[in-house]
Amino acid sequence: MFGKKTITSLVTAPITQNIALIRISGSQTYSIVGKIFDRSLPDYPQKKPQLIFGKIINSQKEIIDEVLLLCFYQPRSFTGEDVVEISCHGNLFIVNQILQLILENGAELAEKGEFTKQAFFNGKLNLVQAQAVNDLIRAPSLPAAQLALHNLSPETQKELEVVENELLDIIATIKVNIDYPEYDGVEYLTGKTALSRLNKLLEKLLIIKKESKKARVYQEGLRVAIVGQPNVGKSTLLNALLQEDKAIVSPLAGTTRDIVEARYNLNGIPLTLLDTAGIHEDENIFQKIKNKNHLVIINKIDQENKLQLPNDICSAENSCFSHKKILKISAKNQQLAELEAKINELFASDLINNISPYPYLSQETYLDALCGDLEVSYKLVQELSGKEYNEDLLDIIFSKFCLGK
Ligand SMILES: Nc1nc2c(ncn2[C@@H]2O[C@H](COP(=O)(O)OP(=O)(O)OP(=O)(O)O)[C@@H](O)[C@H]2O)c(=O)[nH]1
Ligand SMILES: [Mg+2]
Repeated sequence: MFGKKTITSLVTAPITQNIALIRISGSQTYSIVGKIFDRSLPDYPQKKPQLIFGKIINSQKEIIDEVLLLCFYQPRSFTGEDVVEISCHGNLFIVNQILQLILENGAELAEKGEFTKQAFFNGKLNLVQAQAVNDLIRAPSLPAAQLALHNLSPETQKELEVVENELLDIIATIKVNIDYPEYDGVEYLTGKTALSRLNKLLEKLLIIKKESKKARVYQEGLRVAIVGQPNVGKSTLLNALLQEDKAIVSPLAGTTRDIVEARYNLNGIPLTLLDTAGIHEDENIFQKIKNKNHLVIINKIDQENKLQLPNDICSAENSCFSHKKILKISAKNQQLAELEAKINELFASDLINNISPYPYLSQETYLDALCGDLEVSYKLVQELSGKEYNEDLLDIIFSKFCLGK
């Protein structure tokens, strides 16, 4: 059963470093630490966390290392259980000996994300916050880290609770209206009034959805392919953006054969840029990108008089391209500020602000049918806040964590 065992793990990376941190969590924490520490611990429990200097010793009283113990007492700890964090010297032989001692005295090695899982089961974190912990650790940029921190905050938690409580209130009101129509003490609810309340709720959910979409973009980034005819300067553009000679550039058409992939940080959004081999048929490209977020770049503008643009781009009636998505540049001269701004606007802001059309509730509805739907919605919102969950979902979320978290 969860919560019964005491778990331990190296929290810091398994490499040689100045200091390593080993965490123990569970009901046996203090009895284990008592057996491997050379000094007696403060009376159990303490109201505040305790910092204690001393030595880790084995059963023969041999000194393994000088360490600092940071002692937390349940429920005031990350996991909600008794937790001791041992700061020892970051030599892996020492780390392994200490871990071995802890295991011999009754702890088990923690699985990936198990400390956070414990925190979740003990009501210290909901699923959104648990996910945010992982996002924060892995955030590829400062804005991504800030978004993850935002998701960890009590304010975000409150937003979810408002939705949850309002849904519950609507469900309860509908039920009373249906079951006790003669009862005067409760608000009279029609399909119309219920829907107007639900639309307000939907607006809130859309904002939450938008925020989480934004967080995902910053967390996972976007894949952006540079496609076009041979020799138009795709590789030159990649290199200019990266400020590095990553892809081979030559005056001969057909230089790039395999896709060249590169990471590029666009104001905190991690882009994966893909330089591709030239494609001859423009029309195919245009058809393929039509429904994707795209930008049409006309390169070699320094030689504008020599440019022969395909009709598709020039024809005003072409529905594929709105004028705002066409940009003229010279990759060779590295005039890219406008391009970067455009990429930001189109791929980041657009994607973040552009929420797929949501089916707003507007038609006449029967209260009893609506009530069934709302109960399903309520369960889903509860899943989001971690009050309802299924094991598969938990496994998926926590398996993405690193060891020691
Ligand atoms: N004048 C001028 N020449 C450019 C510009 N950008 C690229 N070139 C030149 O165009 C030629 C082709 O550039 P590449 O970047 O290799 O073109 P590509 O689209 O990757 O070509 P493929 O890989 O063969 O499809 C090279 O000689 C570049 O120096 C530009 O903005 N102005
Ligand atoms: Mg190329």
